[in-house]
Amino acid sequence: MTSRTVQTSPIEGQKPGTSGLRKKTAVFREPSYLENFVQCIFDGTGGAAGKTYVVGGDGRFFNAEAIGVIIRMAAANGAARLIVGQGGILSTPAASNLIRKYKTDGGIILSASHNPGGENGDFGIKFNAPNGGPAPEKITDAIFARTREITEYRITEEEAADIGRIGTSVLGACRIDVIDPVTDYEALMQELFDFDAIGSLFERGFRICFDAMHAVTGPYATRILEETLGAAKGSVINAVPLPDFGGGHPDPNPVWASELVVIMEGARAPDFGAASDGDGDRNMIMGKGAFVSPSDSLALLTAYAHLAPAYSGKLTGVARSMPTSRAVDLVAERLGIPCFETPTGWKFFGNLLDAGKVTLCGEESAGTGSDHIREKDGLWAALLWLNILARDGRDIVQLRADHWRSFGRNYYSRHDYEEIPTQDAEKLMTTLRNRLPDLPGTTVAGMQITTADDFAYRDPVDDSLTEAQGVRIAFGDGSRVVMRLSGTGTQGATLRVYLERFVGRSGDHAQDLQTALAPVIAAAETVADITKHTGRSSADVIT
Ligand code: G16
Repeated sequence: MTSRTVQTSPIEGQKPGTSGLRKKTAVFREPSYLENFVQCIFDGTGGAAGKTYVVGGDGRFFNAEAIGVIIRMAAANGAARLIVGQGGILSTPAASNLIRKYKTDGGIILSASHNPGGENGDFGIKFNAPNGGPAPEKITDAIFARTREITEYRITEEEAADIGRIGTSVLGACRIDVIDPVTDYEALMQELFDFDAIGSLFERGFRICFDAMHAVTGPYATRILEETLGAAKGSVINAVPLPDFGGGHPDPNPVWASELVVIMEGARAPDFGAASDGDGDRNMIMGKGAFVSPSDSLALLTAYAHLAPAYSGKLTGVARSMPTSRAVDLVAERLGIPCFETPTGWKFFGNLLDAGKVTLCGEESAGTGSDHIREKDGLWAALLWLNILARDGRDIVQLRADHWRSFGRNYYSRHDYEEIPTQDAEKLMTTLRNRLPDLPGTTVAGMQITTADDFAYRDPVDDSLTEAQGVRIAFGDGSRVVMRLSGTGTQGATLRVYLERFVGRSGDHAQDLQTALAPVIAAAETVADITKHTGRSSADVIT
């Protein structure tokens, strides 16, 4: 093997965001862009010499080429072994599992998650630590620091063997194992869930529709749901991963997964619907004609997790990201387990999971997961739901209605204002932040503000402090508005406005969502002058 050292210089803007480095695909294809960042991953984590990494991605455009480069760079940097998904395919949860199962030194995952793919779409890369989770900020900070001082990267002259075929090859002293992407993940799911109960549900004629959105979960869902568990052939739709996700936006919410919504609202709707995103870590859950919000899903899964073998009597605690609704807090309180509130970003759950402080965690942004890995897991969420439905007997809509009667309903919605000029978005947030001390006690749009702050998180495990994680405004009637800027966009800024209103146990749980939230929406507009700052009279995406 011949490796060469290539002179390079720092490239601006390689700071990882909420989940790794995400940019337009064209940016990643610029000379040295990918190579610089990969070298900085190695340099920022103590070098690659003698290490083992998992490498894979969601199959989007440029995935295979990028993996080719990473293999050559890992070999040139002295890595001992790489575990690569066949064809470069690994869902994010499957990669997390492999990192943990084979006790590797981490993994490099190629994905821009739910962002559209293709030549004109988005691309991304992130490093996951040996615990299988997204690198914590001290590691991403070290990687970013390297991007500002890099002078050279190393790469082999030779190409690696074809990653389309399962088997072992070598590139110099580096062993490359190309493995089936599904096998280890399926074995893990089998350990967690009552496959017999789910299988007999299908035998009794229970029908499902799983929308893989032409993204990475297709092969996983087809193998597990159809081939192993016996769901009818064709239950998994859009099952073949495509480099541009079929031109779609692989974000499982009612706007982008509209094909599933139409099926689930149709006259012959299946009993259960689910979708997952580009890299398979997000999920969307539906019953007949009913979308289950991610926040409600987390609350319900927590309430009924004991019906799955892995979680029966084992819930130590639960965590949610700060903007996620407080529905799960009520469940945790009744179960007598702690509920932690963390900043947005799955990486913040890692310490709590590692320390055994929480078993389940979730986010409003369609992420739910548990201590089985250190990423959120879309197909896992669907399987836990199926396990619960198989053991409980009620349908999903009834189960949710009963839950609201027992706990009350947290009406919840997110309004996104996308691609706002960055300085306008920052001005909105700064103006709002400056007003925070004066807000408590005032009334906006008829709503009385009780507290207002900028969320800061002190990690109870390592005592690290993360500040400025989003503005929280609470009102006298228990409603809440949260505002923050997205950390995953690639163009301009996205303002996320999270709206929540609690209606108690005996209240009306059947109101139209946006109507129920109208007073909170009006208060958010007034307190932050959204129209004035963004120039938009309504949100671009409402979920
Ligand atoms: C990532 C993070 C999540 C976060 C989401 C949205 O998800 O892992 O924790 O909730 O981004 O972040 P933001 O509101 O900053 O855009 P994914 O699925 O994109 O990796």
